[in-house]
Amino acid sequence: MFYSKEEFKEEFTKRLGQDKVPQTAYAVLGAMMKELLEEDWVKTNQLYTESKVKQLYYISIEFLIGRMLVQNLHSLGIFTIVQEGLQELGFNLEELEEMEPEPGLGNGGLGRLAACFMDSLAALQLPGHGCGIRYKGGLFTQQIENGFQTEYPTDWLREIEGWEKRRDDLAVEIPFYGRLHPRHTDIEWVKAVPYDMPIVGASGRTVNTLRLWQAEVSERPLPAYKDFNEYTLETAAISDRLYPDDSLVTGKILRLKQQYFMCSASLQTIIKTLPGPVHELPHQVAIQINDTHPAIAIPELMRILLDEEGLEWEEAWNITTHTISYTNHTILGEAMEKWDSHLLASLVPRVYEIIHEIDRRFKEQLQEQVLKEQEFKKLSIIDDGLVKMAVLAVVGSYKVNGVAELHTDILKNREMKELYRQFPGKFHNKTNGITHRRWLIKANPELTQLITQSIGDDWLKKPILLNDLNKFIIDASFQEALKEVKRAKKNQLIAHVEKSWDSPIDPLSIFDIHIKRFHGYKRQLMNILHIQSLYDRIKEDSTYRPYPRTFFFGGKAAPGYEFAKQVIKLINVIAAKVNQDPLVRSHIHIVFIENYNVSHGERMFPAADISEQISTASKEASGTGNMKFMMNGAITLGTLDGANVEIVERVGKENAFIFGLHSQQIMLLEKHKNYRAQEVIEQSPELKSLMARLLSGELSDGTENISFIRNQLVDLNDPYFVLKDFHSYAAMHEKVLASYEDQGNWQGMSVRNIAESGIFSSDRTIQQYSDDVWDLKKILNVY
Ligand code: Z2T
Repeated sequence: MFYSKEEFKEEFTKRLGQDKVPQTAYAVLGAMMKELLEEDWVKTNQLYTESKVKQLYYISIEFLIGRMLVQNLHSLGIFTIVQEGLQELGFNLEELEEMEPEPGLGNGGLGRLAACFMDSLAALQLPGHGCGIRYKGGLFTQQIENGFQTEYPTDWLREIEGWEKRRDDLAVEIPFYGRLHPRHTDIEWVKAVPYDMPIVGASGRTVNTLRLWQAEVSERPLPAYKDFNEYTLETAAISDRLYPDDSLVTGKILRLKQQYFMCSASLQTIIKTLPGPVHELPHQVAIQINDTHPAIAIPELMRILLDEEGLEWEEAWNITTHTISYTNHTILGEAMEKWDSHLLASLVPRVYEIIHEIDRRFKEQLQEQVLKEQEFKKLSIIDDGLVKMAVLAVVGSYKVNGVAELHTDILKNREMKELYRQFPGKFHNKTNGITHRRWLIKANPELTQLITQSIGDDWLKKPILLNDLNKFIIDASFQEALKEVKRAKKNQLIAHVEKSWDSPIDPLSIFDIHIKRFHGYKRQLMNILHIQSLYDRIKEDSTYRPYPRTFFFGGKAAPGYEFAKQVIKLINVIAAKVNQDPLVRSHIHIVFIENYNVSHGERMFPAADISEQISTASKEASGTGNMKFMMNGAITLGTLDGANVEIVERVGKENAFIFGLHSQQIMLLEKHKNYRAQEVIEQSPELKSLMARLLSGELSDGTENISFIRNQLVDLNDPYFVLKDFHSYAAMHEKVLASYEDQGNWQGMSVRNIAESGIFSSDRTIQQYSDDVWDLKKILNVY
């Protein structure tokens, strides 16, 4: 269609016609791109079908893809000609990009990881697809009103320019409810209609598919007792909204419906389109379940094999347990899915029957061993009237992985110790990664250019080659150029933020950034309490006049998570006080970024000097923001948790700011219950005064309520060790300030971090999954 700037301009102008407003330009550009990738998409699918290669299906309740327009321009290798062409025609690509709504089909790390994996699979030319839900409403839009988080629904489907294709021909029917005996009758069928989105591989012709299912009313007859209006409403609800929980479970029946809907639709399609006999499934298909949300795929695949394909139990189980593998993303108790047996038995009776049988057979097998009662309990799928989805996921998978080395070790040695003893060969680690295409090439073209000027462009396809940057650590002119890039990215962020933030941001200040979901274990509370202590010190000590710092916060709290919402309010109250104080505000400044999402992230990671990764050691499974910061040259200020451990191993302790208790120490304190927050407070005059003022309401603006913060720090004995780690955190901040004064050394640290970040590309992660778990073959779409 077009291969040069001139061809692009001609075609674009022709299609645009007389209507030269940006809205039309945006729509025309989108339509042109869809046509451009359509042929490659069709061919890729044909190739997969005809060659009968093994294909991966990655089932996930979330896919936090960001905006697609510019990313796809990069992937198609036409970014520059389109950008310049538009410019010459009087349009600005950045302005057009801003018109694209961001599909917020995920909460945070887990959903964003799935999106990075999709990108890497296509870039590596591997046959791998995503299966999920086409939520009408993505994650809520956050507004800060009077310092409080308020939530507004976002219906992205109303706005999207359709990067998707509805496939009525591929709709399937999902069975809910009914009674089993003498045969399954009175079923309430729900129709699942797929919407396919193209996942465009970088500079190749591979276009994989992200298939998102939408729930609609079935044409099949409804059981006599069921009211049609009620049924219609219940059906629409299934793909209406994403649950806003990150590392939390609500346990609502609608969530279970979503999970079964997504798994059944995906599996029915996989089995229907299988090129060979069903017993060859493990050679033709790999299914990865992203946490336990899709764990119901295990009994659902059994159901299809037993009831629809007519296999015997043994064979069906053998096939299932060689097809499905499971990734665990957390050890937090509040995030562990346990479904009430009665709920399952009523909603999906046959599936529950199968779960019961899986549990019975597994327990029968366990009878041959001598096990303590506690051990047996830990190994039970059904326990106390609850179905423990993580146990089901381990028993029904051929591989189980954690998402960073430390996390996998904790799974093996503590959380899943008993299961690990039963299935030692199943467990393995796959440290998370991020796509350098979005988080470096797209988000930071300035840095991309500097790197390419310095080491050539091979790293674009092999990010591990960023390692070549190590030779520039003490190169003064490289350092200067890197500093220039950082300054430019800070100014761009400021230009974007200042529209909505009322106090001016100093581009020469240190940008210290804490962006992620709000959660107790992520310890935004420790950060803001430390900032309050800096404020106090500046007020009290006329000799303490630290180098200017801007502290950025961004993130959403689950709407029902009161503690997290109170922390957001506390940050905004302290921000208002700090930012209007003439003495203090030239030293410290606080910015809360409203409605933090992927697009904001793309602007913030490149502008950061300091990456706040301060979770309570052992609680953050991996973290992926830590990798995005590192790749953009920010230095980690963090605990030895999740993938931080591996980042520090790579860059060396001298190129990161590490503080706080280690995971072993935390786990010991938890086990022996011998931490006393009150004692820590008593021993520190600084903490004593800080806590006294916090608890007396002195830091409050009169509208805020800190009852949940109080409850956590006092009554619950500070479960995330905020007070315990406070002083070592504060000391490390002082070290940051001292280090920043030596700019030569600082820039060197920054170079080192970029140079070592290649290993954290999701291309590496995906290649490892493919080698160790999925066994995919690279397949070239040439024609
Ligand atoms: C989530 O984002 C994560 C874990 C969850 O456990 C659920 C959600 Cl929605 C059920 C995060 C982890 O907290 C984070 O450490 C990790 O980097 C990310 O998943 C991707 O693995």
